[in-house]
Amino acid sequence: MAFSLSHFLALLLPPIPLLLLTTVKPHPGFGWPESGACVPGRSWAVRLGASDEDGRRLDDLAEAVAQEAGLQNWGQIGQLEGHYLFCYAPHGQPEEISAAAKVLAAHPDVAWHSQEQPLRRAKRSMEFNDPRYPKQWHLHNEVRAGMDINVTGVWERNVTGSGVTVVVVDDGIQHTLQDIQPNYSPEGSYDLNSNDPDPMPHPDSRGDNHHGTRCAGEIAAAPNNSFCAVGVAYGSRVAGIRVLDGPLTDSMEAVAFNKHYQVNDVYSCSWGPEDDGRTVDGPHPLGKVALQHGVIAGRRGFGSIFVVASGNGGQNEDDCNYDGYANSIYTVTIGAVDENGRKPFYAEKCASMLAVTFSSGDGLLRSIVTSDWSMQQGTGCTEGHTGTSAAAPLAAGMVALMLQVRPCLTWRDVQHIIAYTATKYEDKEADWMANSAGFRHSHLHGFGLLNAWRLVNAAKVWESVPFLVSYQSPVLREERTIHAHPLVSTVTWNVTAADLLESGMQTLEHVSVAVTVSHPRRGNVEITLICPSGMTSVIGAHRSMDVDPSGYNDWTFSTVRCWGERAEGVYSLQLTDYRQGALNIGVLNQWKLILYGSSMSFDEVKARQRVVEDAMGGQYLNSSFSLPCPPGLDIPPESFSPLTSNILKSLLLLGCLALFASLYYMLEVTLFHVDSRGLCRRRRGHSNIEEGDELEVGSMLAPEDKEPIMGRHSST
Ligand SMILES: [Ca+2]
Ligand SMILES: [Ca+2]
Ligand SMILES: [Ca+2]
Ligand SMILES: [Ca+2]
Repeated sequence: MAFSLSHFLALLLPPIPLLLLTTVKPHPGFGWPESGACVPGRSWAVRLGASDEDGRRLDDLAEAVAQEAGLQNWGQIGQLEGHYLFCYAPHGQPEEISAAAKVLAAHPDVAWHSQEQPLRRAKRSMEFNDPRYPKQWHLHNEVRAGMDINVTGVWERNVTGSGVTVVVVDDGIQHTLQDIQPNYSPEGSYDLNSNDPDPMPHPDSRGDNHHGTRCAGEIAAAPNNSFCAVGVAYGSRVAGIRVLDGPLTDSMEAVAFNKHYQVNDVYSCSWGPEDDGRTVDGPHPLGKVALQHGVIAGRRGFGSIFVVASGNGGQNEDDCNYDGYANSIYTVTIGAVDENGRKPFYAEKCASMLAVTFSSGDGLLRSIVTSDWSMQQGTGCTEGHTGTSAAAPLAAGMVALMLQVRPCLTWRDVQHIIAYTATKYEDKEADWMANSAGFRHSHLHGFGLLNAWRLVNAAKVWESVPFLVSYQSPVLREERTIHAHPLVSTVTWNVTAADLLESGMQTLEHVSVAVTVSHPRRGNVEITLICPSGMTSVIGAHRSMDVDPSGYNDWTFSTVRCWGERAEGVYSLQLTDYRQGALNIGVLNQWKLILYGSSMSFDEVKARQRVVEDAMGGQYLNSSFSLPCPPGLDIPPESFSPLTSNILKSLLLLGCLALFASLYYMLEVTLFHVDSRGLCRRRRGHSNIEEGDELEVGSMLAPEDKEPIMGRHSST
């Protein structure tokens, strides 16, 4: 006789019925679950000592046995043949219950029975004693399904950011706070406002230096300390760089971007130029160089991850492509959506937006619950963290989760994985557009919502992309009048296969266009880039409040919307002038096209998409599977600090080109099994990144105003 399922199960008993308690089928005729009707202590799992082959239907036998014991038969337990759940009536007395047990014990057809008791099973990591955790909807949204970052399953698998350090570049962090202290990293911290190692915020008359502490709590607030909240990456360490509490200069910014860059893995920057709808500004020369140096030499050469907020100028028609931090290819540009997944009034849109995550919304929609400082009126906890300021640290925390499972992800791998995994959803306003590589992007939402589960599972199986290559067109002098809307002025540039041969570029990442436009009211101009596939990007949005008469002087606009597409083909730039009256004549003086990408073929892009989707079941996260990681470069922990800013400037100006060239060369050789086609050859139209415009060091420093990015209706 074959070894039947029931024999096999009998060997495993008694644990199985207990484990499967929750899979009991509802018994027809009994309401299920009737409150109090069949609860532990009143229920028995029973295995009958007969089988269907004995000539009696097991269901009938079970019914008879249950009646003899004075119990109700609730039917077969799950898929376990011969196993039934019996229950005592809702209001039975203890002595009646024990009598039933005696009947079962003595019954000849009962092979085994067990009175069920509640099992002590904690929902792993899901239950915290932190009093505000239940209100952290962005982590677990019970009201609006799917409107959270989908992180709890990652935590259950012990992915909490362990081994990763995130630094909050802001107005300081109160690291003595209960929720911050356990994960605080003094090694990654610094105070550039007071020039000391301690980034403790200074209370000021406006009481608003709580910003960095709130961001730090979102990332790494300690769990299960009966205090406030839980961070996205509560196993990570969090550092603070205090830089926003005072005048900020280009050199301070440059120091901040590379501070302790072998300790700090992720830089969370919730600030930027003014969001007034008429500013065009970004990192100045040293800041630019520092960003580039960070991605080349930070994290032992894998590259610092710079996460920046897209800005809060939505109500001013601001667009993050006028923000050079967002626009930079070196940054992960993160926008905000509200609890409904809609763009809140303050959020900005742009073609270089990589993805969005949650923050505050209009009206009654909830804000972000996080740690707060306890200085001044602070309680150490807030339910009112708002704006794209609150979104960027959530993204930084999610990157920390990715880096735990795959520490050798490069700065570009992180951007790729976001593009491959961000989730789309129904939103009439979003205007999702699919590019020819199958990536869907919205100027409002980037590639979609960051999803921690998808990010981490993709990270686990992600092999580093080939090294970065770029292509630059010559400067294209046009001197062409810009037509009035709805007419457009179009200029084109054809990138041929021969143009791409030396760099080996096949598919695109960022596409940038440096534009010089003369216009007496530049906000009237709208600039659209069309990639060879036909994918359109509004790289320069029309901004009615920008009345600046100086036009754009070689401003670099970027888009991520052509990600993964073939690089070869004709690129078009279309300009139109939303002028009132006939007098505002604008001119496109010149432009230059810059493509960034790699030798990854179009087919490889599609293959990676499949690999990523195949990993979404969590099977690689569950197993001991791991891809090999190269060790990284041995880079001195701090190549700039503690130099003075003057020495820093000189060093950067004089030495950076050589330094970067050598570092990047090393990086390519060491990490990416260099393909010699892309190296050491320079000619018009072809370059690796160290030669690009990004390194042009032009006008010198001016103190800049950098505003923390917060919602207008911030509670404090
Ligand atoms: Ca200090
Ligand atoms: Ca806590
Ligand atoms: Ca802005
Ligand atoms: Ca960016």
